[in-house]
Amino acid sequence: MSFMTFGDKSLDLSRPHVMGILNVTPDSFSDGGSYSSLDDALTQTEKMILDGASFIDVGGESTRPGAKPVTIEEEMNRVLPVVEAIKARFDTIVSVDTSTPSVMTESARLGAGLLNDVRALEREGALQAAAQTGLPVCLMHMRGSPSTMQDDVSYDSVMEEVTAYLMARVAACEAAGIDRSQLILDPGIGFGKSLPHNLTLLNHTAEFKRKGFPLLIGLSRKTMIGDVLGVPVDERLYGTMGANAATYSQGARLFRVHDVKPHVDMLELMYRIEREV
Ligand code: 9MG
Repeated sequence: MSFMTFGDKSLDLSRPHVMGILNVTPDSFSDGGSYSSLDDALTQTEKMILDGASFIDVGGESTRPGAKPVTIEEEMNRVLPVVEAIKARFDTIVSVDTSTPSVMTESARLGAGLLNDVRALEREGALQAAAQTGLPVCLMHMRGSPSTMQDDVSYDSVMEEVTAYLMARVAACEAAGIDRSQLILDPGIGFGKSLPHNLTLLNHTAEFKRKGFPLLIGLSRKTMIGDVLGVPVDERLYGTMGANAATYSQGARLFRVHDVKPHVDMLELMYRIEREV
């Protein structure tokens, strides 16, 4: 067993865990605007917890391709009341999808248990803010920013470049005082990558796993699923599950998804088959 502590809860990361997506943005990728009121956000949170989510990932800045940046004040206004309300009502781990140092600091104060940063703590002050919270951090690879990331999608070797980037961010975290035992890695499916790049990263998940960190995969309903299957966003569940299953088999244990219950059931079966118990 290998435990990691997320605020007031510890999880065994030899088991699979599902992170339910709670976008509190008016323009999110595939569920845009659904949870922009506090009541809606709490209703969706309760459903995801009952369905078996270990984490609720609250994000106030859309990361879909071409998304416009949000001001710090707007992000704080979107995220913090939701973090506070979830922690007041539910016994769950709140993950905060943010790159903004003040959102990290305030979310931690309100009880968040994980910082999920698609910019891998590259924003000015983020390393220091994250270190001060003492919380685990998910470091994700992205080429460029959400508004530009699909402009340049060429790599000599996507595996080597993504791995080198993530290892460099691990080193930066350690230099800032964040212990490597607090880090989770994520190859950033769909973030500045073409379909072949995404497929290569998914097919080589085991190589990331050999670096010795827990792995988080986020590909729920993404364009790459639609590109492979030729289906719209609301018909990507089966493709999402197949791709997530492929990475579970290679050692990924954390899955950021919209559809919690199908993934909890699928991953429980995969885990039990692997253990034969
Ligand atoms: C916020 N967000 C959107 N997609 C994501 C992904 O693939 N990984 C992580 N860690 N966060 C994501």
